[in-house]
Amino acid sequence: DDAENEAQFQARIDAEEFIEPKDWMPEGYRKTLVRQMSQHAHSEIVGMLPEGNWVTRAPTLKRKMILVAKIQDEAGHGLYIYSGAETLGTSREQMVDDLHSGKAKYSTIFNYPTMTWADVGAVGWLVDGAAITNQIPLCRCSYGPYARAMIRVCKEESFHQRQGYESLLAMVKGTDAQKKMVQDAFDRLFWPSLMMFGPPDSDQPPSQNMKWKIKRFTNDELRQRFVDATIPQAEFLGLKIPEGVVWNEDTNHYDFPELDWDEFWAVVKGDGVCNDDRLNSRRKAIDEGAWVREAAEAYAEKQKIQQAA
Ligand code: FAQ
Repeated sequence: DDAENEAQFQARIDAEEFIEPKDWMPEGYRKTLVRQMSQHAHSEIVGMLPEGNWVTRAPTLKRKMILVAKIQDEAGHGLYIYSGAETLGTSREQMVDDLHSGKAKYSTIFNYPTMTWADVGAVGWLVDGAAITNQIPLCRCSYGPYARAMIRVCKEESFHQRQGYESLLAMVKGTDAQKKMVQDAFDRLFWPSLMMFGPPDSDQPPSQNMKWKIKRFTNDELRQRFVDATIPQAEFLGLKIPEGVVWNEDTNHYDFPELDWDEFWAVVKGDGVCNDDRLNSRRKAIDEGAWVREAAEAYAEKQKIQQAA
């Protein structure tokens, strides 16, 4: 019965075994994973849009090639994670419908605009940096397909993070205008990147996700880890550190001010600067690509009939 199944399931989790698609799992575990994995996949796909905005305006051929490769990697991550989520019994079509109807979420960060070329570097440095901090522990997530997908994804995100940082390093060695542009990108994107880790622990009931080992660390723990890693990198770039971010000798961590959680929830609920624009772009892409999918299906059907004949 269910109580016995649940006890056995938890014992496997506690013994650090992976749960695989055909194994028994509580409905809540399945539901939480579909929610988180689909949200993650949507983030990868919607995350292509702010960067796509700069492909035609990248400053050099080399930068353009790197940017295109990075965006293509994000598409790969999205498809990879959708496939992983499908092993839980929800189709990709359903997940995409839920995104387009506004039922499913994607990371708040992608509802902020990329206004200058420095923003593109800052996305690599800060957004991919935050993503890795969050995703390295997901390589040990209890659900096998998600954990395994994260290994490759993290390797690629790590390259993305470095290329973003390197492009900013080049800019801070440039003209005053370039330096100013980097500072401005940092000032605008630093706080939203901290919001990627989700609401503060104080808002949360003790997490079932932690008990199931979907999450290994709390939102605040990972956020702190990211701040501690990022501030020295910002200093190396010669950037002015935001007010209120100070090293604390006693805790051996950076203190930082409370984030603007009203802004966070407004963006989650769809009221960010770019929410409408992002969703409209995704809907348009799906609508305009319908004929390609239909043609591919018709072709596959024709091949099947020919092979059977
Ligand atoms: N945005 O109870 P918690 C990238 C929601 S980009 C929107 O703490 P949980 C690559 C949350 O879903 C990053 N919604 O929830 C890239 C929940 O909603 P519910 C993609 C948020 O799940 C880089 C509610 O608030 N990575 O990788 C956000 O335990 C550059 C309560 O929150 C992932 O998605 C948010 N920031 O922890 C691409 C990581 N935060 O239950 C292009 C996977 C929270 O009401 C360019 N996800 N919510 O429906 C996770 O690790 C977790 O879901 C957390 C949230 C940590 C985000």
